[in-house]
Amino acid sequence: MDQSGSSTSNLFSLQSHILSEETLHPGASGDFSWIISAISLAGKAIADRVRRARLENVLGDQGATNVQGESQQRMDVIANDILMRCLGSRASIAVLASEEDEEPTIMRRGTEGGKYCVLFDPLDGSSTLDTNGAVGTIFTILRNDPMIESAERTVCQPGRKQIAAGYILYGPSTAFVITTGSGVDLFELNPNIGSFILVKKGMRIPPTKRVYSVNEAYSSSFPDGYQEYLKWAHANYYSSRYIGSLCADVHRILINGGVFLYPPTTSHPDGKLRLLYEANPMAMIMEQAGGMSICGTTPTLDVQPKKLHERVPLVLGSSDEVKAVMRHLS
Ligand code: AHM
Ligand code: MG
Repeated sequence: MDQSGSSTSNLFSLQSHILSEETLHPGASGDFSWIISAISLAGKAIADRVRRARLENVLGDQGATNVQGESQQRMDVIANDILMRCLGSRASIAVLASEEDEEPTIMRRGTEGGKYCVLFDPLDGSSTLDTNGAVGTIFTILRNDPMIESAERTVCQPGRKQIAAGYILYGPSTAFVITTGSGVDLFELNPNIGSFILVKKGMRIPPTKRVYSVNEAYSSSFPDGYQEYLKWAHANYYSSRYIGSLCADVHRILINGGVFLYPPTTSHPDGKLRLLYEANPMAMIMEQAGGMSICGTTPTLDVQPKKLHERVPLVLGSSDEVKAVMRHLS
C-alpha cells in the first residue's frame, strides 16, 4: 500500500496491519492483536444486524432504560451482546465496560492474566436508526492496573493513557477508524470478502473549515461563551451540519474539517456525552490526526475521570476551529 493512502496493488487488512505494527514492538505478546480482532469481528456482526434491523423488526425501544436514564433501543442491546460475546473470550481482558451496563464487568484479575480494559458505546446514535441514519460503535483500550481492586477505579484513567481508540461507523459503507498512538488509519469493510481493508493511512484533519456541528435548538441554554461563539460564527458566514449521531458527525469532520460542540444544556448541565467511552476515544483520534478536543477549556485527554458514566461538555475538530471556540470560552 502506498502509505499516503492512494490506491496501489497491495491490500492490507486490519488484521495484517495490526500484526505488522506489533512486530515494531519487540516482546509484544500478540494479546493486543487478539483484542482488535474481536472488535473487528463484533463490527462485522453488528454491521450485518444493523443492515437487517428493519427486516428483522428489531428497531425501536427495548422498553427499558439504561443506567443513564435513557431509553434503550433493541439494537443497543443486540450490539452490546455481540461485543460482550466477541470480547469475552479474549484471555488478556481484565475488564469490559459498556454504556449499556451500570457496572464494569470483571473478566479476570491481573494475577490471572488480565492486561487490558476495553470500554465501549455499542451503538452510539441508535435513536437515528428508525430513520435509517448512520450509527457507530466507539471503543477504547486501557491498560489494567493489577494493583487496583475496584474495576471502576481501574478504568477511570485520563484519556492520555489510552493505548488504542477508535470507532466503527455503520453508514452506506462500514468504516473502521483506529489509532494506536501513531496516527489514524481508516479501513473499509468489503462485505464480499468479510475484511476491513486499509484505505487511508495517517489521516490528517484539515486545520480550518468554517462549519460547526451542534444541536442549535438548545442554544438559548448554552453558557454565554458558546452563545458568543455562535454569534461570531454567524457573523463570519459559517455553515452548519448536524446529524445527531456522534460517529457520523466526527467522521465528516475528520475528513472535511469543522468543529463539533455539545455544550452544557438545561437537560444536561454537565454535557451529554460520556467522557470515558465517547469523548476520550474521539479526542485521541482528533489529536492523532492533528486536530484538538477540549472539555470547557481543558484538553479532553487531560481530564481526570471520577466515575464510569461521567458526562462532559465536548468540543472537538479542526485545530483553528477549536481555538476559535476556546477564545470565546476563556
Ligand atoms: P446515545 O449514546 O444515547 O446514542 O447518545 C449520544 C448521541 C450522540 O451520538 C450525539 O452526538 C448526541 O447524542 C445527540 O444528542 P441530541 O439529540 O441531544 O442532539
Ligand atoms: Mg453514545
